[in-house]
Amino acid sequence: MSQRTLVLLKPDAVRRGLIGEIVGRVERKAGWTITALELRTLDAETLRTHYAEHVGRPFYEPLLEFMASGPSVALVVEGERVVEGMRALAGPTDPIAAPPGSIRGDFGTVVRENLIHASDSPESAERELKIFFPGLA
Ligand code: 3AN
Repeated sequence: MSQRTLVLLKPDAVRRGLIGEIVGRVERKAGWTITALELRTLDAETLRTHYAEHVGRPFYEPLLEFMASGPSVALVVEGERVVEGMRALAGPTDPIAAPPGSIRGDFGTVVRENLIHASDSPESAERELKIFFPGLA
């Protein structure tokens, strides 16, 4: 079941020099392909659309501020069960609870600065891909 998903390497991952480490893990999954990749500082409008489900939560404004604090890397990844698979590679939201071996489990300690975003369902993926890569078919 080939799918596509949106992945963001957040500003903490870029600042800490972890682009290669994280992209390498994605590349090493057999059969998955990176079909778009761009380094960019995300603007407020993009972030408000992307995180619309979190409006009103106490962490919403600090999250937006953090996400705009430096460049991120946006990727489109395609392949077999890639939505579920990228969430597994990333690990749970809280990096302390995330198992070693996952990206968050290996590199994170703070919930807000948890290194990576990966769409949580095929429907979210299609919505988010339109936000970050509007030119995509
Ligand atoms: P995930 O990225 O694991 O799907 P979401 O969608 O619940 O997690 O949260 C989006 C982002 O909001 C997280 N990646 C994290 O940066 C931030 N976040 C979520 N919950 C909290 C929290 N309780 N405190 C601070 N930041 C949070």
